[in-house]
Parts: sequence; C-alpha cells; structure tokens
Amino acid sequence: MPKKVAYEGRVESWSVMDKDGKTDEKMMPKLSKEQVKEMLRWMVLARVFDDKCFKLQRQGRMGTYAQSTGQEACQIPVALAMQEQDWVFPCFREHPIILMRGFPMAQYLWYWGGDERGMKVPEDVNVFPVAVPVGTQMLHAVGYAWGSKLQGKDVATVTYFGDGGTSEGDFHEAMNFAGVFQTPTLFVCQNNQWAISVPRKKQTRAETLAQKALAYGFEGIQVDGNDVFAVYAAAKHALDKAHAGKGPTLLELMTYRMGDHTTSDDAKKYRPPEEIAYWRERDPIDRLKKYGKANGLWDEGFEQKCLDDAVATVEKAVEAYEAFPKPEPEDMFKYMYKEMTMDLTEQMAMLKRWLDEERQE
Ligand SMILES: Cc1ncc(C[n+]2csc(CCOP(=O)(O)OP(=O)(O)O)c2C)c(N)n1
Ligand SMILES: [Mg+2]
Repeated sequence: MPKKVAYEGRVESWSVMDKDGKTDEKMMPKLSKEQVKEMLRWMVLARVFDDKCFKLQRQGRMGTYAQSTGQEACQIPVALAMQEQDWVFPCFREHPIILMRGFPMAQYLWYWGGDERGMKVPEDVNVFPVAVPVGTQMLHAVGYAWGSKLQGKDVATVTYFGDGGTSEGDFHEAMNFAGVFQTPTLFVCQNNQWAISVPRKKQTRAETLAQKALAYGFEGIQVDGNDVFAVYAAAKHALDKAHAGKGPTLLELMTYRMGDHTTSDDAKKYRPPEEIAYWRERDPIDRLKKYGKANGLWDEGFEQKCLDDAVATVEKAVEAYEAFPKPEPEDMFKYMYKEMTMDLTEQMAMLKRWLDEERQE
C-alpha cells in the first residue's frame, strides 16, 4: 500500500548561552580561557572600529559605510574556528572577521575611504575582496572550494551573506553546486532581520532560512548569532565536516543590525523602537562580558585595557589611512580593467574636460 509520509523539513536550533551569560554545559564547546578572552578583545576592537568609521563618515573623512555593530558574535568565533589555510568570502558587513583574519586595518580603511587600491588584498591574507553586489561572493566561495578539492588541497571556504542575499539567484546556484559537488564550504547567513527596509518575512515564506539547505541535500542549522559559544560550536562542527571531506553546511545566525543599513540610511523610518530595545538586551558583547564576570575572565581592569588597546590600534590605523596617497578622479576609470574600454576612455575624457573648465573658472 502506498503511504503518505509528511515531510517535516525541520532544522535544529542551537544556543549555548542565555541573555544573562549562563551557559548550558552540555552544549558548551571546548575553549580555553585565553581563547574566550581573545574573542572578547576582538569583539571590543571590532565595536570600537565600527564606531570610529561611523564618526569618520559623519566628519566627511570617509565614504559610505555599513556598520557591523551587534553582529560581532557572528564573525569572531568563526574566525577562531577556521584553520589558517581557509578562506573568507565576505560581503560588506564583515569587518570583524576580515580584521581578525589579518587584513591590515589602515588598508581596509583606505577602501572604505573610497579608494579601490585598498582592496588589493595582501598575498598572505586569505580573504577575498569585499563584495558590494549582493550575492556574488557565494559563487566565488564554492568555486574556490571546488578548485581546492580538485587539487587535493585541504582548504575550506567560508562565505557570508544576509537574509536578503538568500533571495538572489546566486545563493541558490551556489548552494546547489556546493551540494552536488560536496564542496568544503561553510555558508554563513547573518539573518539580521532586515535587508535595508525589507523585513525578513518578505524574503521567504519558509519558516527558517536554514531549512533551505535541506533542499540542496546538506545540513542547515539555525543558531543564536549573538551567542559566541553557539556560533563557535556550529562553525567548528561545519568546518570539521568540510575538512573531513563531508561537504557543505549552511548556518543561519539569528542576529540584529543595530545600526542603520549604511550611513546613507535612516532606519528610524521603518523600525519600531521596541524591536531595537529587545535586541539591545541581547547584545553579544554584554552577554559574553556577563559570562566572563561570572567565570573570572572579565573585570573592570581587563575591560579598560581592552578598550584602551582598541582605541590605540584604531587611532593609529586612521592616522596611517589619512596619510595614504589620495586617488585622482581619473583613477576610477583606469582601475576598472587592465585596459580601458572605449566607453571608459570617452567618459574619462569628458570628466577631464569638465574638471579643466572648473579649474579655469
Ligand atoms: C545585486 C544587488 N542588488 C541590490 C543591491 C542594493 N543593496 C545593497 S545591500 C542590500 C540589502 C542586503 O540585505 P541583506 O542581504 O539582508 O544584508 P544586510 O545588509 O542586512 O547585512 C541591497 C538591496 C546591491 N548592492 N546589489
Ligand atoms: Mg539583512
């Protein structure tokens, strides 16, 4: 007799630490005290960096900037779980992981200052350039992982994207390819609830984003993205699998974009204050601090030292960034391709004429 069997399509949801910093010992990943402190230091540095960039933009010292505040726990533990030879394929809100993976801070600021030369990634930094077009980087990550696999190299790739990014064709193509070819890829979806002014519920009718992995034949896990321990445990699990030749994983990290979409946005126009208050209570740094205090890893002295060191590092990088050579307006045409196309040549000539006229007036 044929039977009807309901397809549940449910995914696991992982959390280790509650909003008051209490952990579930059964779920707690193995981490040394020094590793926990390292995560705290990096999260504080990322927050200080973010705050400084916002101010630099407001002072006219930097270009449009996308803040990462509130999403630090989606990134710092992943960097810690990665092996040295692994690669990150970011979108545009991944400052914490990009910096922790060794991208020089002053050079990174150079890029956000509007100069593409900043994205000439140093040879020894396994990070792909920032991808502003939503979704493209996922395909790059899968392609790189597949190439490495064919070459017999033990390399995993980690790609970041947002809840909005899951509506792009690139996401589905990358996920399908990764599933079919079992590439060592970790897909990290930072579900920060909004894609500019579009809420998560308008991206998909599906209950979770994590379950999308099931359709492509691999594991998807929903994770509390403001809980460093849950993110570390899930990333380690996925990366261990990738390195063991067991294919890709999708993590949906539940988090919140605490700031505006970018410095060109005003989120007050579309987000209720209660929602922000709810997430502020779940701030990933505060939660880890509470854990640290209760477990003898955090006190006022340590907090002050973390802050002082972070401010000094960021100020030094800003000074170096502002001393870099400024681009000429023509550079934006020259930089695009190895050889300029006819269109670009014409456009550059037009701009030159216009600038010459301006200078004469
Ligand atoms: C292909 C493409 N379409 C549209 C945009 C404009 N845009 C930039 S960010 C963004 C929303 C992205 O939302 P999400 O993926 O959730 O990432 P988040 O900004 O929340 O981190 C859009 C529509 C773009 N950069 N690229
Ligand atoms: Mg989003």
